[in-house]
Parts: sequence; C-alpha cells; structure tokens
Amino acid sequence: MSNGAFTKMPQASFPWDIPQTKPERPLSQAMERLYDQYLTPRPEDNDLFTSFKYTQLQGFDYNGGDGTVSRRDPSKIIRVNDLYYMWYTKRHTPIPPSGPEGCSDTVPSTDWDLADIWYATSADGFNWQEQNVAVSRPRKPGLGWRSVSTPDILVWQGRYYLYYQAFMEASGLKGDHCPVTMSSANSPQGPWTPCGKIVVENGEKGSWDQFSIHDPYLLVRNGQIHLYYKSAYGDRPEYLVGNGLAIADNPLGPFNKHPLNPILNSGHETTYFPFKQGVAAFAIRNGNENNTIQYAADGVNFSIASVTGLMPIAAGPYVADAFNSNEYGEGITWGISHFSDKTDPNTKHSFLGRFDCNLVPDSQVKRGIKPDMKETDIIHHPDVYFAQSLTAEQHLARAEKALTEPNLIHSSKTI
Ligand code: AAL
Repeated sequence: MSNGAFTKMPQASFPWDIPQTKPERPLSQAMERLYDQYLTPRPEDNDLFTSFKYTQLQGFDYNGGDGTVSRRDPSKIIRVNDLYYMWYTKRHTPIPPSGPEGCSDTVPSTDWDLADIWYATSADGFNWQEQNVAVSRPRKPGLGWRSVSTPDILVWQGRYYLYYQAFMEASGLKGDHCPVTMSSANSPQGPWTPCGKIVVENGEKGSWDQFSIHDPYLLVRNGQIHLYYKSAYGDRPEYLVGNGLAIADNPLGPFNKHPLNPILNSGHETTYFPFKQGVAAFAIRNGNENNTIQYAADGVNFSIASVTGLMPIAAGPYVADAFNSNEYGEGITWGISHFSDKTDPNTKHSFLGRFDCNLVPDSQVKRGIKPDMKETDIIHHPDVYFAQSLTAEQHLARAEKALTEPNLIHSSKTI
C-alpha cells in the first residue's frame, strides 16, 4: 500500500511505535483508558509496575515442616543501627491447626491462633536471626489472651510501637473477629509494655468493620499517624474485603476512622508505602482489583496504577521513609512475605520468604538502581498451574456434563 493510500484515509492509523502521550485521533475505550488511567502506556516504563522475584530465607527452623511451627504476617521492615528488624506472628503448638471444631486451650483453630509476636534481625535481608518473643499473649482474660498476631511497627518521637490483632476467642469460632491493641518500647529490642486497651475499635453494629480490624499498618503523613487496616465484611462464605484508614495524633489514639472508608475495595492484606507526593498500596488477593498496585496522591482516594501478577501474599516491605516522607516517597525494592502450604492438612503452616521488586520513582537511574523487574511476561513452571487441580467432585461433574453436552455442529447441520 502506498503512502498516498494512507493520506486518503479519514484518520491515520494508530502509530507503529507507541506514543508516550495520547495521540489525537479517535481511540477505542481500551486505548483511551491506557492513556487516561495509567501513569505510562507501557508497564515497562511505569514506576508503579513491578514483577516480583522470590528467595528462601536462611535462619528459621520449622521443626521439619510438621505444622507445629508457623511464622506469618510479617510487619514492615525497619533499619536501626545497620540492622533490619521485622516482627511477625509465631505459632508453636503441639499439633497443627485443627479448625474451630477441633480447637482447645492448647490446640489451635487456625494458623494464627494461640500465637505470639516474635522478632528477627538481619544485616543483609537474606540471612535472619530470630531473637526472641516481643509480645506474648497475656493470661486470660487479658486483651489478646487467646492470640496476638499480625503486628506492624511505628516509630514515633524516638519510641517504638507495635500494633497487632488481639483475639479474645479462637479465630474461626464466629469468623475471624478481633480488634487492635498496641505495646510500646524504647528500643526495637524491647522490653514491650502493653497499653492494655483497644486502640482501634471495631465499627458500630451493622457497619463494614463491625467484627474485625485486621492487619494494622502504620505510616506517618503530614505529622499524623496513619493506620491502614483490613476488614472482612459481608455475610458470605467467601470474604469480601476492604481496607480502611484511621488517623491519630498520638500512638494511643484516638484513631479517627476516615469518613470515606473503605478506601481500597480489594486486597486481603495491607501494604502501603510513601511514593512521590502520595501513597502506593498493594491489592493482594480478593476483590475485583486484586493483583493491582494503586496510588493515591492524598493517601485516601486510590486508583489502579498497574496490574501485575504473582504478588507476595502478605507483604511486609522495607520502607526506609515510612515515618518521615513528607517531601517525596522513595518507594520500595524488597520485603518479606509469608508463604502457606495448605495442601496437607496434617502439616499446615506458613513460613517467611523474601520478595524483591522495583517500585522506586523515576530517580531509579540517578540512584543507581537498574530499571529491572519490569517483566510482564512471567513464565511459571507447569507445576504452578497443575497445583490448581480440579477436586474429585469437580472432575466428576465436568466429565458427566461432557457426555450430555449438545453437539452443536451436528445440530446445525440438521437444521
Ligand atoms: C492474615 C491477615 C490477618 C487475618 C489472618 C491473620 O493473612 O489478614 O492475620 O486475621 O490472615
């Protein structure tokens, strides 16, 4: 076709090399969205797109993976005097979780039942040393007597604060119900003093967060403490999850819930970090927008910035500027997540592993960070797919259906 043929067309075709700005021509909805909704038309150029790499950690013992030891739900990671610190839920029980029907004073219902909060340190983020328990569950009827879990850290005016879930009954008996409490210390090594009260209350009766405040996650923005959290809501067998935000001027509260809550419509965990002038968030598992990374200039009104895959299932990133990023959030490049092997109910537990990613603003090259981990075409081993096998019932039902399905080709011939 000659160039002349093109000039006769009412509109030039969409260009060969993808334009960085929206071309002036009619666009399909998909191409409109590509320019209107995303930071850049190519994910490879998008500061808020990343793929993920994973590394097994050295330094943790799981009793041969027999399900009696579990480590999960790591906090964000902080660096103090050249050491990285993380806190996490640790369960060490005589037998693995037995469900709400099988649980007792010593037998856990879920993986995070009958747990305490422990901490570990590392010089390089790969080799970790488990240190000690940070917060033990108190005697009954103390707050969190049944289990304390899912911690996150705040450093505020030189003092350290751990926020965590405080269970007053075995998780699973009536859902996964709990509020959030807090312990504080002068050093990341403790000793930790429980504040002895609920710091983020469940919502009022009938509200989306009436039963649970999960995954507290702390940032400091504009001189105020921002606590993001998750709640599972709706009377459904499967979770409908949302994230909320509560803001305080003091670590003890009061934490005022944002009137626009929920502020994220998807995501089973909370992972937030200062990014440029705003806040970025992971929406991991559950919800229409799962597998996305989102951004809100005001930390409240989030939009999808990128769609990715194989996200860490419970990410606790190293956030260097979590508490002092008023100017320009520097993003994240690694963190710790838990991984759960639920295939054998007799050894059910979780373990900690490292993820690496590339979510730093355009200063990457200036800061000597190679613009890698921007691959969209991630090839998984076939085992990853076939691990998602049909259940025996699903297999049977589909096989039976196949025998009776209408033969469309045959019937169209006979019409
Ligand atoms: C996690 C978190 C919270 C829930 C449970 C333990 O992944 O969302 O901590 O309560 O599962």
